[in-house]
Amino acid sequence: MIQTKCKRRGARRLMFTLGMWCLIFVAGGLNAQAAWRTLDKVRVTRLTLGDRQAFQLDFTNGGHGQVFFITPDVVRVRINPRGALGDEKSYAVEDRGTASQAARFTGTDAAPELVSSSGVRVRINLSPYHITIYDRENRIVCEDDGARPAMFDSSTGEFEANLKRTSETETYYGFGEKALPVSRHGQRMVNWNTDTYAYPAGLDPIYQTIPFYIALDKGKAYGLFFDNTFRSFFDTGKTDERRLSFGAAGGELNYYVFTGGTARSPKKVVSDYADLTGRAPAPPVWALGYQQSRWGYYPEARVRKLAADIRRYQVPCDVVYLDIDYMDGYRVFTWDKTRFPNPKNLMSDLRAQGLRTVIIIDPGIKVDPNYSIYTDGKQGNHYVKDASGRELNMNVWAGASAFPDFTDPKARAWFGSQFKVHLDEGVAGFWTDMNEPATFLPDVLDEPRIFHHPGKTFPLDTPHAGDGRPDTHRRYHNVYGMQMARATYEGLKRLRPDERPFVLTRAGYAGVQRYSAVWTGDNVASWDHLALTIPMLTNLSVSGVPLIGADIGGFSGEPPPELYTRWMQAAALTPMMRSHVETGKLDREPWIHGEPFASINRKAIELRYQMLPLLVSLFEEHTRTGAPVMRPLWFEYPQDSRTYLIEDEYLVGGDILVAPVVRPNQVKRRVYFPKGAAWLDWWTGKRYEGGTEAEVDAPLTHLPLFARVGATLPIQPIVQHTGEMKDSDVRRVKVDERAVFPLTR
Ligand code: MIG
Repeated sequence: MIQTKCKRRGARRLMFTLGMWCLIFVAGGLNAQAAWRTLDKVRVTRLTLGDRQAFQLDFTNGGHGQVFFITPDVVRVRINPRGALGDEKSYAVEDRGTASQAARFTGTDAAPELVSSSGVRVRINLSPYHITIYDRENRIVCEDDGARPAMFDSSTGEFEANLKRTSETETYYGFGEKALPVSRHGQRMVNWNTDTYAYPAGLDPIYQTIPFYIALDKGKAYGLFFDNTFRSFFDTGKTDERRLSFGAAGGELNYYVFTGGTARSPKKVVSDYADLTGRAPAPPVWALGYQQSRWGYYPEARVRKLAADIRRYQVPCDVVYLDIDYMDGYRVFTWDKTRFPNPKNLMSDLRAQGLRTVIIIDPGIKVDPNYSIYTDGKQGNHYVKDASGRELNMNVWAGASAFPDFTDPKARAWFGSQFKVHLDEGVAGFWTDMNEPATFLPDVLDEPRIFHHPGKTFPLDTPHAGDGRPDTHRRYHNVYGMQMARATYEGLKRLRPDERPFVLTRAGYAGVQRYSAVWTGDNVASWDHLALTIPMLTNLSVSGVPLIGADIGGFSGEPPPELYTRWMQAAALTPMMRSHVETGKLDREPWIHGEPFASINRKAIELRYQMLPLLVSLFEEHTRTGAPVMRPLWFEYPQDSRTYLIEDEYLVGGDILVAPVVRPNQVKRRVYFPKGAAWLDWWTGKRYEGGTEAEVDAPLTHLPLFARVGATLPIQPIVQHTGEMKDSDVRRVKVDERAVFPLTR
């Protein structure tokens, strides 16, 4: 009896204990953490397909991969941690990028190697699994961290890879558009295109996703492009100072390593990246002139007055922008006929004064049965549908709106064809806004309106066509804006094959430069934001996008006169120069603060027009070599580590050094002159040796500016707009000991 009881009690206890373990086990299984696994055991097969060699990787957990060269200096790694490799589709890569290159197999069974014709070597270490890439001098370019292999989560699709950092002083640049310091070491950055009105410095992410970086350590560079459109991240030593990790919320671990050629130079890295993702076509010359914008230029009479003022104040200018107020109730491809009764007349009169008109275009199309664009798009089945198959309608400026699925080639072609009417009216260029995509939160929302509120874009489960690879917004969110810019660019190209399109986009993905210029969105009228323009623009620039600018004066708020003037000067030689301001604020025109500011601002713009032949030639250079127009100092001087952290100077091409004042009440500033060149003060001809720092005069009237000794600069006399430029007026000035470059009218 007793024994039995005991036995029974024992059995009950055992049952209880087992039950508890089961519970713990189940709970553990539900915990996402528990599903993370490593990519650790690999079988490597040497593949030769025709004359191309590659490694095929088969992981014991079911993952598969390939490693090969796409050029002798660029390695591609593709791994699907959960199964077979998917198709080759990439929105970033121009077709030729995915081809593999002949290479030679070497190494051992435990560490097979592939060597390119230029001597770059990839080694796959089997145990523990990790990849190492060596340059031709046998130095490690980059290496997986064998102690922390790539991880993935089979239930959520998330994964991360870990590289060893070369050193704790390695610096990182690029990453597209980030409101972060010039080197992005020690950061954790996210890529998820977001409408972030009045973003403070440090806010991340903002509008663009370009998952490409350049690492620099003791003069040696490499680049890495992680071609994955899902929400992704880079951790450059923030979580672990010895490690750089990156990953995404889905898709493949698909990346390219740019080894930088023999010199391991940033220039070669960026040019190879441009070969892969495309170069920007040369912009129309007028787009390099000064551009005048504001939110609120209406009605027609006001625009005419603006044009008259521009010429009366003799402020050189080529472009006037019209913001959303020109439309009829925010319906894209329409005009408010009360405000603009005859847009064609207006634009031809502006044109006669040397002014082009650029207008804003939003992706949202007002739901309105009496609006033919809406009904036409609906009939053509061009709009995004929600997960249940109904047309996705979300609120934007026009109220409830439908959205073309820009990942559908038919929708792109349809949208692109809508530009015909505007082109016929005389519109010169298009500014594609709100394409993160951005949507409005409901007025009554019992939640904080945080920058990254998930309700500010499409629901993640929204289906997209994906150019034949249907998937949800999770995969295509980050390319929506770029594909809107593409629809616009390709539409313009079809309609006006002989003209250079001008498109300016707020959101984008790697490769956006093939279609569009980029501006840095809704910045702020503060000194901090002025200072931020240099790290933001130089990094965007080396991320492959040459035609870029920030709203002069800061979109949000009102700059004091001194700030606006300093901003004009700082922006005078950035690739794009545009003043813009939000609605309800003082006009952002160069003469608005009266004298002495008006004359000083004019002088800054005149300087730009004098330099236009140089800017034009740099854009031509970009189309040949992929080199950016605006350059950080380290890009030209990677051997000079004192350039690595410079936040307040930039180069225009290789020959002009700009050192704007970005702090209030300064009449002098310190300038570092990079080693390996000597520099002449643009205004006085005073010579500065490279590798030195000097305090230079910087009165409010002057942009501190220097020219490289030995350079030849194409410059011209001042004109009022690019239509007045004459090739015969261009002077090629040799920068020698005596050169001074006074402004001439
Ligand atoms: O919700 O069109 O960044 O440049 O003036 C704001 C109005 C929409 C945001 C753009 C800004 C533009 C504004 N737009």
